[in-house]
Amino acid sequence: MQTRNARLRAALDAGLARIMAAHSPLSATLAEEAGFDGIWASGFELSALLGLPDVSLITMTQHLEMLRAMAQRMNLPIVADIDTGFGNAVNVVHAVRLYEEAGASAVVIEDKSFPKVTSLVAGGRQDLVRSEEFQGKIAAAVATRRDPGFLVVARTEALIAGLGQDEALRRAHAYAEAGADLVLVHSKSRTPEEVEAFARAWDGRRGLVLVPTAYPQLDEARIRALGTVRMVIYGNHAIRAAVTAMKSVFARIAAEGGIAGVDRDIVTVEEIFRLQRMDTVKDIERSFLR
Ligand code: SPV
Ligand code: MG
Repeated sequence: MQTRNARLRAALDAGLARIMAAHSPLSATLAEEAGFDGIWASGFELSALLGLPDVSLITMTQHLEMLRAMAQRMNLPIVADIDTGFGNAVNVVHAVRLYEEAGASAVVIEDKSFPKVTSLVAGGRQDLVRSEEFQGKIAAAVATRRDPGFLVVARTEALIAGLGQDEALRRAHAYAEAGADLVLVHSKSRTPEEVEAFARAWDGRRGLVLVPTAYPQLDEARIRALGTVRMVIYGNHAIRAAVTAMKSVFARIAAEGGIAGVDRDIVTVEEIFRLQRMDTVKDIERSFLR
């Protein structure tokens, strides 16, 4: 079987890797069954799962533990959202060692200062580190990885910080020069034109990564038409789907005074048994319980 790193590389080479957010082994398994090419181990999703804002509150250990649990449960490559890299280049070296060992196939490091504020919130404080400092963090990640197939993705938040396209392009070029395999450009514009303009102005020396949460009109056909985008990350759709479903079912049970009404609209307990691999317990019992 192909390694996860090779699987991710194959998906990129095929044109556009489609990466779905997950916050648990269960959501990662559902993304795998739905046919995605990889998992986005999202800091936003894990923060939300823990009832916390995505402002550098969850620890590297918490995130690593979840990533490890996902890697143990399913076979897709995992793109790890390591935020700012937990500090400076020293912290990045430590983080890359641990994430590669935990089973990640890529890390995405963003050029914000630690502690960061989530990107899409209105009026969020968006402070960036100097471009040279971030180049050092990217170079540190590249120098640390053991497998050259483990990808280092540089994420620029220049558009999120309102610094404009020239600065975003300048930073993206600097990060590519520092050795990034791919460049993620994030935007909170409500329409795709800002990142489309960036992609058209980009020289293509590295593939781009987009996270079209704020501009959902940018579908895969339109992304492919840009030519330079190699990866699309559906950044928070696992947690939003879960919240949508729980809100609706909980409200119905509360309003209807019982569970009979929702019973046919939610998955069966047997489906949860399947996702838990309850069948393997039966096999083990048959073989070994004496
Ligand atoms: C995440 O999913 O944690 C991300 C994407 O980094 S965003 O929340 O849009 O910044
Ligand atoms: Mg994040």
